[in-house]
Amino acid sequence: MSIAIISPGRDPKAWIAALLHHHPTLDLQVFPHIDRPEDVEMALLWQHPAGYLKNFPKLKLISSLGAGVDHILSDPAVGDELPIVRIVDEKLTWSMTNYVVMGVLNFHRQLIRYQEDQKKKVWDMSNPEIPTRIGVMGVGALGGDVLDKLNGLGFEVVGFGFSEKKDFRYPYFQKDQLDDFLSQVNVLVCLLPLTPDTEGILNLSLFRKCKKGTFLINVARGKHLIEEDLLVAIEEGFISGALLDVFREEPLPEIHPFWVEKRIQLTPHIASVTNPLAAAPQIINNYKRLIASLPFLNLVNRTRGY
Ligand code: OXD
Repeated sequence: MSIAIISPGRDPKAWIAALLHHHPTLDLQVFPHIDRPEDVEMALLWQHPAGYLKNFPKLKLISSLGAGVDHILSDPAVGDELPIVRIVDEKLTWSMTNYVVMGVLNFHRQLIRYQEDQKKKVWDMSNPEIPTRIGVMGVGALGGDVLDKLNGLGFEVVGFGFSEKKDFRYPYFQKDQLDDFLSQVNVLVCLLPLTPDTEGILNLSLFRKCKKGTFLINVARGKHLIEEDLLVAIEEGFISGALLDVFREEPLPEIHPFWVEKRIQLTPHIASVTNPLAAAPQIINNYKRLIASLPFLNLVNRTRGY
């Protein structure tokens, strides 16, 4: 049985090394040099060419090379019957939470304001802390950890999501309670999966329901945000600034207005990068489960889309 790595969006070298490190006899074929497509039963994907999986008549399992699976589900050629698994990794969660905590603390303690003051040699001791209440959209493995750590730092936190959650450990708002959720917070963190329900959710109508001065952190997907609406919401004062790690087009084009908007801080999709050495064991575990016909780890629910 052969495993195909098809990751034009991610350098496969580290993945090959990590998989062989943990399982030296794996039969790996790496895109674009897949000479025996008929042997491929498992495919590891990151931004594969749409329709490409049609080449594998015996494909039985798809694994994302990251936490997200939107890049797989957006390909109509991925058959409904094929199981899809994703990476759930403590290190990935740790990095994501640290990134969000950095964004929240920079807002709360106003690092940018003091950096500007320093440049102008201004000594201003007024209002050193912005009262901060954080709303996290998406309360799965990543969002749940963000809520726990921020709560552990003494912040009030609330969650929002599309699925019903009974007895969630923090106040939780569902889809039809979005307005209530937004009215409670002044930092909004987006960690939603990208699905037809959530695409474009960060739009002007949502921003206009936020408290004036809300700070936005988007670490989910560029397609959650209507980018031009953010600029309008910043001008209107509903959003005071944003920390963005993901964009509709990556790398962010040079002419994009976000590069020069002072109230936007941006990073190049590095909030949490999957570490191949850490993630390889769960891929191999799923490969062994495939051979033994056992249930898979981190199986994606195709109806929910994550
Ligand atoms: C992921 C990502 O989904 O890197 O893992 O965005």
